[in-house]
Amino acid sequence: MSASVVLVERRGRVGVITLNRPESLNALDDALMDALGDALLAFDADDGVGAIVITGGPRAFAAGADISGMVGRSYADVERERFITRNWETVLQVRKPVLAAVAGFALGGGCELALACDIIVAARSARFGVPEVKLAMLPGAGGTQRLPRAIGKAKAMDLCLSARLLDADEADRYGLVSRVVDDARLMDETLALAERIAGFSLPALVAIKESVNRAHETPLAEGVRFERRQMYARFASEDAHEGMRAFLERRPPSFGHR
Ligand code: CO8
Repeated sequence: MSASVVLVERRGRVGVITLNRPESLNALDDALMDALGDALLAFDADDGVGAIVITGGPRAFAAGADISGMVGRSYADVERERFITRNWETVLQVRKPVLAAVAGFALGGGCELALACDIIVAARSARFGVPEVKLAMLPGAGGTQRLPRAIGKAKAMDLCLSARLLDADEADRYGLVSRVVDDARLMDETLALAERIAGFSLPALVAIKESVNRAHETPLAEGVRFERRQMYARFASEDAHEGMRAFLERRPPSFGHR
């Protein structure tokens, strides 16, 4: 594994992971996905980290799966290797909030990676799409499932079947991204948001993330029951009592993340 295909740094309570294969527009190969997965799990296990940012470069967040690595693989190869399943979905195991800071192309697997994050901050240069149909492939890293849930069936079908790309404003209108910012402000704005989030009680963040994700994964009544249990469980948390006391005492809370 090349050590530099992802760059990893800590900024206060925020872990930052930069995809770093600029020569191929951050095309996602096994080495990169393994390194990304390792970095994500390390930050998730680090008590000093409250939120994680994944970003790419100015031209591309990631232009999709590395086509040069896919072209020679057979059905038997991808089945045996558990291609995609094996190391592409580590981001979904992360309990802490994960933000994608996207400039340039987020295509195919790159778009699907962004969709697997909790919040997408898009620079004005961002272009989102799932153009796999042009290769006679399909958006096979969650795209056909997460895109309709994110933007509805009509828009998702259009993008999947026509390979059309969305610019940042369209992505914002469609509800695909959380915020659009100027390219020059992308990292500052995303880091400020991540730092704000990471300053809240980590167990509360984990409970909120898990509950919001339930909205996509269960029927409403089941999701509401899950949410109610999570809300009751907050009363077992030191931070929740501290947060409520601090409000009543008109002082900032001091969270121990417990
Ligand atoms: N894979 C490999 N190399 C890539 C990729 C990629 N996905 N994207 C770009 N590159 C390389 C180019 O080959 C080029 O390399 P070189 O300089 O050595 O020729 C370099 O990056 C720069 O790219 P371009 O010269 O093409 O730059 P342009 O600005 O002209 O175009 C585009 C940029 C529009 C992003 C163009 O590069 C492009 O269309 N890329 C491919 C986008 C794509 O099709 N993505 C989907 C890939 S498939 C996928 O993600 C499937 C996920 C799930 C699979 C499930 C399988 C079971």
